[in-house]
Amino acid sequence: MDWNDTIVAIATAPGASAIAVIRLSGADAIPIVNTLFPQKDLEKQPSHTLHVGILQHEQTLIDEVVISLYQGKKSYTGEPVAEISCHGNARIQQDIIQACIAQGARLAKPGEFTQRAFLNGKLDLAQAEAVADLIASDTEAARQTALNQLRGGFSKDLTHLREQLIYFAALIELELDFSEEDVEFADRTQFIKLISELKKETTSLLNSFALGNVIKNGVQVAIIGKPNAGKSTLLNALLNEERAIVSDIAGTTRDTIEEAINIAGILFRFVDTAGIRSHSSDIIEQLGIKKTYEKMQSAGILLYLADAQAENPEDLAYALQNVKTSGKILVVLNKADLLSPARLERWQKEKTSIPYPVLFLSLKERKDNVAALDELCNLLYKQVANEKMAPDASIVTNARHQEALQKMYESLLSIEHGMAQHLSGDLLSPDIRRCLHYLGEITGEVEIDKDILGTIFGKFCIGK
Ligand SMILES: Nc1nc2c(ncn2[C@@H]2O[C@H](COP(=O)(O)OP(=O)(O)O)[C@@H](O)[C@H]2O)c(=O)[nH]1
Ligand SMILES: [Mg+2]
Repeated sequence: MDWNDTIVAIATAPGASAIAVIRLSGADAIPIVNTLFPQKDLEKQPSHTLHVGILQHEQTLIDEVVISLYQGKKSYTGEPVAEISCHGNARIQQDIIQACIAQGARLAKPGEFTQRAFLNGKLDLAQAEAVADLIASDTEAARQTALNQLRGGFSKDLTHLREQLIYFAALIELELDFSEEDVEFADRTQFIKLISELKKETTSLLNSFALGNVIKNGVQVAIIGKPNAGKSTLLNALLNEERAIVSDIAGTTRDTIEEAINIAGILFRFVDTAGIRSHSSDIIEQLGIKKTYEKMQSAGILLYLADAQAENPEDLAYALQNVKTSGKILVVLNKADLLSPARLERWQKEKTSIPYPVLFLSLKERKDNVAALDELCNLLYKQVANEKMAPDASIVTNARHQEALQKMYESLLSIEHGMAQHLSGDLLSPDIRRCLHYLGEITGEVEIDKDILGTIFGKFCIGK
């Protein structure tokens, strides 16, 4: 890819709108727009100024626009930028893009503006990734975590770790120059202490990923249970609308229905399933049951619903033993309104043998059940976030970061192991270097593979 040319792209969403923004970045950004703007010489205008006028190309008037100028390096990308705010009409936007291309610009690739910002040192790699996360965020928690990362909070924590390690790496490598004299510049006791601190901080970042992942991607909750347990009724109650068809005919829900609900900032993606029964002559229902098993395995949380009146504790315990899932399980005993006192007592006694949280619910009368549904939502929330989220805490939301931290942790273990065996500096040094490398991979302080950069920025929208 050529980084010296000038790129152009529409930065706003496609379709009709009040205003659309077309962005150019590169050495010729301002000269190119200048050729389309006869009113004044834009190249002579100061940075950070706005200019109204008619844009025209080869005697054809295109639109009345406002041009924003960013001269020199004082721009998002760290190179000259011109932004054309035109009327949000598809034809106008295309004509402007074509005129810019005719004057020497080329169409930008997805994320290329941000990639240039990274290459020009305006953002580090973790910050650049946060830009995409911010655009994709659909809850407040996701937005806050992305903003914290964009503002450099996460990078600062990593730089702090890295600086401490660089200091020791330098001392240890100095020892190599004096190897005949058998000196130790780096205080080993302090170094052991540092490594153990670094391990602790890395562990806490690694542990934050489970939360970070659900903040960013939400968590899937599969509603499982026998037909007629009330699964679709539960989905409707959570959504507060009649989304799924409810009937007392077993096998009513055949396909899976997915709807997301925001609980305290985390997106829970509920999946209403066909439910489980071993004998169904209906081919479509059989397919639904197969899908139910797939959802059971992949979901983050299983909401196992049982009809408290019709089902027995022993059968439920047996069914739960056979559930194959990597997710967490919550058990809901529904239709509590139908329970006779004797059955209620029996459930109360025997629910202790169920190794998961158990909740009684009656979905018959929704308005009487606000408290019970709240309790269920609380319980769901607690499965993914056991403490309140601190707004400025560093939370790992990115699988690439998680992987680098994991490798960094492994090299910390090797260093620690080497120290315990009193290895000399020259033998410790490669592990320290490796550790620094993985840390640097996250923020892009070390050279990053072209393909990896391509993957990161390829996920961006065009024009960002
Ligand atoms: N009495 C009572 N009936 C319920 C309750 N929840 C659901 N039902 C009824 O049980 C039947 C089956 O419900 P549905 O949600 O379709 O079950 P699904 O097959 O698990 O999706 C419907 O007639 C519901 O109205 C409840 O808490 N109490
Ligand atoms: Mg159903």
